[in-house]
Amino acid sequence: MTKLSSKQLYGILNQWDIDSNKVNIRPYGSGHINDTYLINDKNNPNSTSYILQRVNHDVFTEPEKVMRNIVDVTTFLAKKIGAEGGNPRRETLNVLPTVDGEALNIIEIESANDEVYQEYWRLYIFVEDTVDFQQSPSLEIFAESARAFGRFARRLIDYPAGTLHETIERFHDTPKRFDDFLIAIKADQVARAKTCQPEINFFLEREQDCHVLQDLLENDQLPVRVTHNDTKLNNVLFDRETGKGLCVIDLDTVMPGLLAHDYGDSIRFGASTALEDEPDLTKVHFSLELFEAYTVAYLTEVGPVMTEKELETLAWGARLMTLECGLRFLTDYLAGDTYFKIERKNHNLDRTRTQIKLVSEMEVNFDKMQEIIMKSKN
Ligand code: ADP
Ligand code: GN1
Ligand code: MG
Repeated sequence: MTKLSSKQLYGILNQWDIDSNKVNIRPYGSGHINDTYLINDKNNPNSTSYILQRVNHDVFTEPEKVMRNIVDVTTFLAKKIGAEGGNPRRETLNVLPTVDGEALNIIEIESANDEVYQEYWRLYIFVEDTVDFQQSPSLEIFAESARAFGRFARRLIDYPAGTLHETIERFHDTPKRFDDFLIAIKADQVARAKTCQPEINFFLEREQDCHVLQDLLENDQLPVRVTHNDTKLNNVLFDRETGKGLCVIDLDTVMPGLLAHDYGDSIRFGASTALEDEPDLTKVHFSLELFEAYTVAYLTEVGPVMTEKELETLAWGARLMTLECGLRFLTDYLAGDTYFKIERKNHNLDRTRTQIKLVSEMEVNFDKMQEIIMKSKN
């Protein structure tokens, strides 16, 4: 997507009746997919700030469906949070409709070669006085994120999953991700396969693993739940003062799915001792301590509603979400970095390598992971 001029960017705000002369807009956050901006009042620090986002239309081909899901789910969550005595303005995302009452501001842009295309913008209330983390700073913070994601799952347990749109088809269908990987190797679009043969082999050797959860799902052995599907630590906002997990954000991929995927993606990202893109692999380890802290806290929230089979598959969730994410990073590296935002050469390859390291250590510790899960249930 092209970068908008400052004039175009400020112009977008007219659709929300925000006086563009009175605010500052600056890029914000570190997501890999959408473009995020923070909107502040220039003169009044006490007035409401906003998060303005351009939805990545290449990734989310039907942004209206994304917003339908988000509006419906956040409205549902807000009611539950209110009934529990919480503050819905801080504990869930709040979509601000445009002056026409729409959840999306769709604008037409003329590209350099005179083609017209559409961009999809949305506005959320900025949740003030929060912090977020790119890596687990402590056992307690990681456990707090588990409580936040656990509450999210629990509050949505009676939401009819079948009414949600599938915003990205077969998003966590790991065998499908494996097939996409094979296609990328074959195409070798930018002649990079020769630069990552050991990494390619790592995934080729694990094709069978990719099927474990998908087979159970297809054989109706696991319940389909309302899931978030992108449960990274940095998709939770923490209260700056109390350190409590406050608000689950980044709801684009809320869809029907497996709890093992949500649990697993959190472990993938947060039970690592390093950043997701750490180039120095000696710093990257799968921490059983972090794993246990998350598991105990998550199961306190969600354990009571889980089936025995769901519980038994959690450890696979962690292993497979890490394997799948590594596969996706390597597929994107092979395709020429078209999906995930990159900030440096070989960024996707660095990300792939951290995931490989984590999968390897999870494989070694798999029995211990299972034990911790079973022990934490009670
Ligand atoms: P992406 O899909 O690109 O990851 P996110 O929706 O996660 O985008 O937003 C990117 C970052 O913006 C988050 O990590 C968080 O720091 C910040 N952010 C997003 N929404 C809000 C909000 N409503 N209030 C405060 N910060 C937010
Ligand atoms: C992307 O948008 P963001 O940065 O929260 C990706 C996730 C990956 C993650 C890896 C829609 O998440 O699936 O796990 O990067 N989101 C999408 O960091 O593909
Ligand atoms: Mg995010």
